[in-house]
Amino acid sequence: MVEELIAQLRALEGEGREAVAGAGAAADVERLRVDLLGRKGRLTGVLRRLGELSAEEKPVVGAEANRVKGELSALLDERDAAFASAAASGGVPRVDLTLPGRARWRGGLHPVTQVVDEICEIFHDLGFARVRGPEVETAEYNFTRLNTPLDHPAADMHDTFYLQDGVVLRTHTSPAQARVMEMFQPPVRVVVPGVVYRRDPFDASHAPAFEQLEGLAVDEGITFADFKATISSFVRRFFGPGAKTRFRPSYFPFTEPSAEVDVSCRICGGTGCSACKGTGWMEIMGSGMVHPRVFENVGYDPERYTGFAFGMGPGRIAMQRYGIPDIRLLYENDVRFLEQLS
Ligand code: 2U9
Repeated sequence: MVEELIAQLRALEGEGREAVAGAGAAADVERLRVDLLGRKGRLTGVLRRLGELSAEEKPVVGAEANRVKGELSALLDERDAAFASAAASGGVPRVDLTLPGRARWRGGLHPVTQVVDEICEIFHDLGFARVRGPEVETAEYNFTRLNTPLDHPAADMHDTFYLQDGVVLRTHTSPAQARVMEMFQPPVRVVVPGVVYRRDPFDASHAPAFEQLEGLAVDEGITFADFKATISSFVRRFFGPGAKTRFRPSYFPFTEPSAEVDVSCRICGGTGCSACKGTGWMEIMGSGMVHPRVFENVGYDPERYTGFAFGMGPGRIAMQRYGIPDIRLLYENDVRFLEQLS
């Protein structure tokens, strides 16, 4: 008898579960509640037979009946709540399974970092190691060792932030190359990317802190021809096989002779347009053969060693490449702008 009633209760539980899961509307849930748990319902039908049991058997079946009642009533409540919340949102299910998935937001490298990495990779293939130096420098390394005494007219362009007497935020990465030369004997081939600081306004074409990338090669017998070949090869790889290179005489205190390097305009191909101000050329870097006095200052014999050096602004190159009209866009970190370039 006990077994028979317990089996009936379990069958009722199984059928009830299925029926509740299949309910298509709130009214079905209500009907099932009456049918399963109501005064004249199926559970009550089983409970009525408790009277036929002995005093020891009654609590066994009673406990099972309570468990099944609790289980079914929780399921009915849950279904009820689901229909009530669908009704609250206008009968429309709150999850629209037809919507396209939401793409995960992915970070990307800043365009200036991308340009720096690309340039370093090309020079890596040409045998240059990538090194970094301190951003807080002594005036001695930033100026004097690079043949730029502070009363030199060229020092005016490099006015910077003094942290304390004789200690500055570097105005170029060149002091790092001076430190490399003091640590290693030639042959030396390095590229040095990093942030530099100048007392400049923050306007469309200037920033008081910006990324620079310089390079240095020193060995016995390095000539201006090695320098031109290295730079021309870099330009063809970075700007494309059709890019032409032009060297224009210039002046820097740490190189002699010095040259500005231009590349044929990537927009018009050299015929002249608004991007190159009608010249057909875009200036990309300063450069030259390292001044013998710089070699003396770092303890290299200028009679034995020669070398070339160059410097560029990856921010400016990113502006030319992506047609960015204002340098501030690169340093404001507005993701709506940056995500267009990554
Ligand atoms: C040592 C000796 C020589 C590095 C050089 C330039 C020319 C140059 C500027 C271009 C735009 C920097 O980003 S920018 O403002 N750089 O024009 N830099 S030669 O010459 C060196 C460096 C280190 C020991």
